[in-house]
Amino acid sequence: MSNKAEPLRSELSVSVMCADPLFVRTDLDMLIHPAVAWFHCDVMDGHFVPNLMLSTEMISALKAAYSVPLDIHLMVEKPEAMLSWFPFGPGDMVSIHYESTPHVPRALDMIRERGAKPALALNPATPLECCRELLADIDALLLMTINPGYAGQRMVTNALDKIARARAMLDERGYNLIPIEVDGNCSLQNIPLMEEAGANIFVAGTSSVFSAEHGIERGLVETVGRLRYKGV
Ligand code: S6P
Ligand code: MG
Repeated sequence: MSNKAEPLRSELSVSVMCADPLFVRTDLDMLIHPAVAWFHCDVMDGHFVPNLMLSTEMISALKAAYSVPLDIHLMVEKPEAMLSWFPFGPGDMVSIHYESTPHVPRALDMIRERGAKPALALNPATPLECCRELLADIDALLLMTINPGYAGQRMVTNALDKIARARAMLDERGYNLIPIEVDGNCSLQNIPLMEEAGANIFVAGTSSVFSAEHGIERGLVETVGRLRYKGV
C-alpha cells in the first residue's frame, strides 16, 4: 500500500526545552491536546552538541506527571552507555543519532528490548544512505532540519528535499508505515511544506506553540490548524 494513498497521521511532539523553565508544568498543561502525541525531551551532553539540556530527573518527573508518551531525543556521544539512566518504556520513543556511536544497531536494540520505539536521528549533513542498512531496526526516522544544539534557528536549505527523498526511500523499500519526524524550525509556514514533502511528526518549539508572537493556547490552535492529516 502506498503512503501517498493513505498518509500517516500527522502528530505534534512538543519540545519541553522550549517551555518557560520556571513554569514548565503550567506551559505543558496548556498543551494537552489530541494532536500532541509526544513530549519531545532533548538531551544534550555538551560534547555531541555544544549545550546541556534536560536532566534525567526532569524526564523522570515528566514521566510521572503525564500520560503523554515521551519522545526522548538523545544528542549525546555513545548513547548506549546512558540508556539505563532514562525512564522510558512501552509507548515511548527514543532517538539516537547515527553520528553518535559506532554501535547504532546495539543502541537501537537496547531501546526495543525495553518495549520502546527506537528511532534513528540524522544531522543535516548526514546522507540518507547511511540508514539503508538499519530500516528494519527502527520505528521512526528523525531528520534534523536545523543543526542540533539550540532552539530558535532557521530551517537548513536541504531540509524539504531531504524529507522527500527519505519518504521515497522508505516507501520504495516497503517501510511506508515508518513515520518521519522533523526537528527544527517547524513553524506555521514550514509545517505544511514539511508535511507535503512527507513528514509526519513535527517537533513544536519556539517556531510554533512557544512563539513569542502569541500565547501558548493560541499557538497550539494555529499549529494544529496547519496539519492536514491530523485525524483528530
Ligand atoms: C535542537 C533540539 C530541538 C529544539 C526544537 C526547537 O537541538 O533537538 O528539539 O528543541 O527544534 O524548536 P524551534 O521551533 O525553536 O526550532
Ligand atoms: Mg530535538
